[in-house]
Amino acid sequence: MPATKKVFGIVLAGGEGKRLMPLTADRAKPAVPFAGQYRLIDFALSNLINSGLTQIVVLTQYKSHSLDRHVSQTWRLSGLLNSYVASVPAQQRLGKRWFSGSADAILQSLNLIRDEKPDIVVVVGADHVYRMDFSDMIEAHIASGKPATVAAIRQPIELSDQFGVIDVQPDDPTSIREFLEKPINATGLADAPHEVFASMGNYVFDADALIEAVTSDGESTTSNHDMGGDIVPYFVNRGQAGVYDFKRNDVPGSTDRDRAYWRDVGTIDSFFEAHQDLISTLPIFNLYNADWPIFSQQLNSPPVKFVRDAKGNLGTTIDSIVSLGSLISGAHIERSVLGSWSLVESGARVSDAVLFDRVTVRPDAVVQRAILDKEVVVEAGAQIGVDHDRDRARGFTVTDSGLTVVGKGVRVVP
Ligand code: ADQ
Repeated sequence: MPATKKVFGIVLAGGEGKRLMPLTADRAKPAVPFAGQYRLIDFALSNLINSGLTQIVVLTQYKSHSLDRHVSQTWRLSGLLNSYVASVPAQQRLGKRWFSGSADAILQSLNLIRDEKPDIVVVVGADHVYRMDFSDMIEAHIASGKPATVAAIRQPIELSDQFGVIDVQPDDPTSIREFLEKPINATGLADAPHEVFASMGNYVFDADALIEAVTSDGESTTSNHDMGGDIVPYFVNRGQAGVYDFKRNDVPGSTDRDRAYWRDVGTIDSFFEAHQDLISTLPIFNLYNADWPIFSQQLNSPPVKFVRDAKGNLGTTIDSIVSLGSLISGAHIERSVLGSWSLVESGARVSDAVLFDRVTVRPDAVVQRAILDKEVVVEAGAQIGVDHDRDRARGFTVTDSGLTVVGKGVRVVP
């Protein structure tokens, strides 16, 4: 981190995450559990902390209770040197209205920036899985001399309607010529026609320029008050936006396989695939990189226990992650991620599945290609993910790719 610059971090955590329903029926998207023991927001916060930021606010709004609780219980920095991660709910500081968009969230929270008087503000989203060294991006930002820098990564062109798409100056690839938020028809890159250069929703700003931009946007009655839709174009139109190519990213402990890994987990399918990325023998996202730890809540839970069932039948667990407090008794588990306090009983089969906390799978039940939210109970002999018509008839979500999602606390009977 440049020693002479004071840096302030803002995590935008107020999005609804409609495309992750029913997992976001009851919680904000950044609070959605991931990889057994984490919440999505832990990735953004771990990256900021590992990059050396010590003053970070998390702006929340939508169904923020479990998110607020997680941030306040887990992310307690020492009070020394005025270090903090603070969860800040929408406060209606500019009248009786909630945040209308991500830029409005910053506008309504300007007092936080004015109190700290930083030189630089790092603004990040809260729902991506990745490791990123923001100190390198901040150095590139300062070196560019531009007041705004957008982090970007190449993505398949068919996903361009989900991202801000960046076109760089032909004579200066670090400078943005055009920025289109979620275009329907994007043009591919000259050297890779099937790819676009996509904004990662992570930005570095000179603090005074950010204040100026969100303040002038706040006066607009036509703006959606959105970072990608309005604030980035504000800087691009003035020729003042630079781009940071995530390809440069090289956090300590990364390998050729997982360097510059980044997943937007905005849909059920991408959420599921990101879990699959964790569990192979040579994972493309390595949770076990202790040089750039992903921090989360420390559970006061016993170790995982694998036992034969009462009749002495063996089980198998392979290519899987099983979180603390779990008990697996004579069951078969494959290519799955189990949350804390999972209980899987005799003869049950769990494959290609993601289980949140405290899920119970009773004897001889089958769970395949499925995501089970917290406290789901699959009763003895019941099946999930085997007959999709039946899954739909029972009110479960089934995606086009054939993943079944069961909402929180549901009891599934045969
Ligand atoms: P999206 O993620 O679709 O695209 P948005 O829904 O605004 O944009 O969410 C961005 C972040 O802001 C998320 O972390 C969300 O939780 C948060 N957020 C949204 N509304 C908020 C509000 N009212 N208050 C507080 N926080 C809020 C963005 C960019 C694209 C970029 C993709 C990358 O706009 O240009 O390509 O991220 O995934």
